[in-house]
Amino acid sequence: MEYDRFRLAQQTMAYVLAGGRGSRLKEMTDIRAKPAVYFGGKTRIIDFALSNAVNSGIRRIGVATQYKAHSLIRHLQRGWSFFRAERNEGLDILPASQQLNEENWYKGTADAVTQNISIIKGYEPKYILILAGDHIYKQDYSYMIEQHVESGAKVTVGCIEVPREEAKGFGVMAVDENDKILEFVEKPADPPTMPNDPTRSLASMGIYVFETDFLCELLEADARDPNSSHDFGKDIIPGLVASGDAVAHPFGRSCVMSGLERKPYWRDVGTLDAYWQANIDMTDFEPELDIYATDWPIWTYSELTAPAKFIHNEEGRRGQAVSSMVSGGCIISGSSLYRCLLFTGVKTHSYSQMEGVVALPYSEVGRRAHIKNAIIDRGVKIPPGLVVGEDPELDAKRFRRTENGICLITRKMIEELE
Ligand code: ADQ
Ligand code: ADP
Repeated sequence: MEYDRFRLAQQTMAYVLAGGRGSRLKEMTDIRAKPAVYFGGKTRIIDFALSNAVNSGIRRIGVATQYKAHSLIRHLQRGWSFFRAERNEGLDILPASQQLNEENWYKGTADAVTQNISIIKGYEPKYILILAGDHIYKQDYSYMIEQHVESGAKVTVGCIEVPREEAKGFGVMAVDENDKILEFVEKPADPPTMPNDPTRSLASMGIYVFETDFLCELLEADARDPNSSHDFGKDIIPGLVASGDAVAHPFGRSCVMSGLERKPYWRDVGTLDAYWQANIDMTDFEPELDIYATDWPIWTYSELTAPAKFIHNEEGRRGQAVSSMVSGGCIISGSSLYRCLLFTGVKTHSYSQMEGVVALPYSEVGRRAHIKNAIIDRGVKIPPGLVVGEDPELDAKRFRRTENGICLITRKMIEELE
């Protein structure tokens, strides 16, 4: 039977889990949840999952928030309020604190859905698509919903091949030739590998399609189970795999590739190294992720800004940025930038030099500062003459320095410099 994918998407509610801290991003997530972290010059991480949902034809979205949600909620209110209630569209922000007291904040990811079952039922969606607000990728979810309906499975789990050593951080599965999931282990110490490739494993993307009625029954039973941790990856999915009711949807079948992309792109950006790398990769000649494509726009809240400005100073020192991306409102004055990604409103002053720098909105780099391989947090003012990226020991004392030599510089760290 042929299904109308657009119609299926219209009957689906996307439920985005956006409450996780993302603790491996260290001080980046001290003040904001991982989904609210800036990515790619203009957007935040959560914009990718939300844009995928909207571009796939889904018009009913719930976002479950929990940890440090202020920045995320403000972003959603400013950028994601274009839905029309009279067309039965809408985005609901579902903070944990609104439903129960502090001790009863969301326990696991399944609980984050259970707490809002009455709100979900009120919209009567036939299908529910559980998403994580944590990943960078472009996917047309309507193919996954279609597969779910065609196969008759109780759950369809989005999956992607990853290198075996990375698989330890994911749910890992084995599937048969009909995509049926035969085995599922959450965060295994010794991940099973692909049958034809011992270096790679099949990982869960943490995205799931269910029929709403079925999921609600399942979650109500799970809530009564004292032995459950109320988590999709730990409890719900393994249970459905054990009863033979789970099917896998390989990302490659619904991944959206635009002009520049050559292969499917999906990144967890869960560590500072991965975050820095994925941002800096955007400055490549042919980046693996194409954010210029107009066929699959990444919607966001964008401030009104003046155009980026490049100027030489009174002594004729040029302001220049090569192999770099510079957002609106930036002023590059008498400084040299190479392979840098500047978010809105960044200022760099004369004689400063930057290479491999991800500068978040409204940060500023003082005169004669030299910064290499760093992430500068929002609003940080780098003092004149500061050198980062030359003395690993000193950097590690002053900043958060990763094993790969990437430094995260926050406002607090600058205040604490003698
Ligand atoms: P994890 O990476 O451990 O595993 P998890 O911490 O369960 O992910 O968070 C999943 C999503 O839910 C994230 O977007 C997070 O922000 C959010 N979240 C976490 N706790 C929440 C809560 N209490 N309330 C609201 N939102 C919450 C999961 C799966 C693995 C899979 C990976 C893919 O369990 O099987 O491989 O995601 O990244
Ligand atoms: P530097 O330390 O590099 O000399 P300045 O802060 O003195 O940097 O700024 C250099 C130039 O940047 C200014 O002369 C001006 O042309 C431009 N500039 C600074 N602020 C603004 C602004 N708000 N709007 C437009 N241009 C600005």
